[in-house]
Formats: sequence, structure tokens, C-alpha cells
Amino acid sequence: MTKPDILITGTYPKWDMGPMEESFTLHTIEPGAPSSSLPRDVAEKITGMAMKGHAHVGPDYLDALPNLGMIANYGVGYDTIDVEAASDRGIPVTNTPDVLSGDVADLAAGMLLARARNMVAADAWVRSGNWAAKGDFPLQKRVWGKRVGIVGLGRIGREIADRLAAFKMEISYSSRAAKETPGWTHYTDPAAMAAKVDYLVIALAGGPETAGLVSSKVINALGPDGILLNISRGSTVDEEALLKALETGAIAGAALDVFNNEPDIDQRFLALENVVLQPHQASATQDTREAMGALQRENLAAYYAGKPLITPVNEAGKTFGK
Ligand code: 8YV
Repeated sequence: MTKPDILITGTYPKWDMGPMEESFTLHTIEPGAPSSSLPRDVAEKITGMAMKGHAHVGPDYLDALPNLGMIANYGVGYDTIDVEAASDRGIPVTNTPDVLSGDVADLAAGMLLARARNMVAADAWVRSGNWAAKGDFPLQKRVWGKRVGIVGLGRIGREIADRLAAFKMEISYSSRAAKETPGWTHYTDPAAMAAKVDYLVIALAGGPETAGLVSSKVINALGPDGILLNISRGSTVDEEALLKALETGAIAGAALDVFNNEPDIDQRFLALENVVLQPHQASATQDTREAMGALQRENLAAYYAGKPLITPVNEAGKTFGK
């Protein structure tokens, strides 16, 4: 049987490349290059896509792949894919939810502690000899028992809240509708919530609907003792307002795994001592990345077998094979 021709974007480790090569004929494209840069005969052969990384896939990209039948994204967030354009063309889109939620929540909890207790600077205090030479490290902020607000209580937000509840924190969350969360406080307005918490954790999905949702109003409502943590997408926060708030002390600090324009992030972040910076690595453990790759391939395999897709995100995906 001939193997289907798929386009792979981004770099995959060997444990993904092996199984993909077994099942598909792979065609690669430079990260960020338009699909129109593919030779025409190759573009016409492509029937599926294994997306990795954050290249934008819009109408032009899809039009240059006339026989594209499905897009399997490696990642829960699919904000770089124009899902509406895919749906207009009847193309199913899948993602990799759930398998990464635990790791993302682990890193969020770790970043919150790292920022509040200033663990990065404390490590440097020991290494530099300051502990012996200058004495005790300055006192820091308590985490347990404090008030935390989660912006967006989806699958990842929920995992984060569950971990922070174990720290006996008072949990609030903002979302359009209240969820089944006994003992937790629901807000519809993130600014109103920010005014009432010590820590604000952003766990929104990316994309146009949430762009800039954490506005300068929300950031400033957090106040000079507040700490902001972003584990979602850089786009969800007004980054200019965040930088200003961090530079002027309008908020106490931030812990950030995501930024605009990654990995060439705004250099002003590097000069700030009140931030913990992470290289968009929340899902980056061996176990989770293996699971993400496997789920992406399961979706592709289901598509080529004409079976229901495992984790579809659009209607074309949800109805496929049924
Ligand atoms: C990955 C992510 O960094 O799942 C997501 O939405 O942001 C991360 O898990 C990314 O998808 C890897 O390309």
C-alpha cells in the first residue's frame, strides 16, 4: 500500500520521526516558509499535515496545498492555524489536549513558588558566596493560604487550581460561565478578580478571542503587591502594559513562560529582576512530548483509516468518519 504524503512543519525528535516515516511519506518545509515555496508536484501530493511550532497557517497556506485533507497539530493550542479557513475548506483540525495539562500545571506551580520566594536570585546568593559574606537572603512572599485568581478555567486552568488548592490557597477564577467548583469564587470580569487576589494566573487559550484580554486595567488592578503568571500565550496579555507595570512597580513581579514574538522576546524583560523567565517549556518533558507525538499520529492514522478522529477541534473534525 502506498503511504500517504504528509507535510511536516517544525523539528521532531527521533521517537516521532521513526513511526512517522513508517506510516507516511514525509515532506518537510523550512519553519515559517509559505507552502507556495514547495515544488508544485510535491504540494499537490500532500493530503495531510503534521504541524509543530508556531508558523501561521492561513488561507494562502491552505490554497497552495490543493489536496490537503487534514491538519494534526502538535500542541493543545492551535492559535497559529486559521481554523475558520480550514473549516471553510472542509479540512478537519486536531490538537493534543489533556496529555500535557499535568506538566503545564506543574510548571505553573513551580514558577509561582520560584517568583514568590525569589528562588533564582536565592540560588545566585548561595553560588556567589553572598550567604557566607553578607548573611541571610532577604525575606520573600508567602504562597500558601494566599489568594489566587485563575484567568480561564479550562482543562489546564483546572489542573493549576487543583495544585494550588493543595497549597491551601483561596481560589478564584474568571470565565464566561461559572463551573462546578464548590468553595471557589467565580468572576466574569478579570479586572474585578485581579483587584481581589495576590496572584493572577493566566491559563487562557490563545487566538483572536482572547488577544489582550489581560489588559492594562487587569494588570494594574492586581496592585503593587501582586504577581502575574502567564502560562498561556503571549498574546493574551497586553505586553507593553505588563512591561510598564513591572518597570514602575505597579505590580510586584511576574513569572512568564510565554511571550509575544518568541523566541526573540522584548529585551526589556531581561533587565527586570522581578520576573522569572521560562523558554515556553511548560509541556516540555520527555513523557509529555512522547504522548503529544503519539496523539498527533493517532489522529493522522484515524483520518487515513476513515475513522472518527481522537481529538478534533472543528466541526469538520468532529463529524469526520461518523
Ligand atoms: C508546545 C504549546 O510548546 O501545546 C501547546 O499549545 O504551546 C506547547 O505544548 C508547542 O505546541 C510545541 O510546538
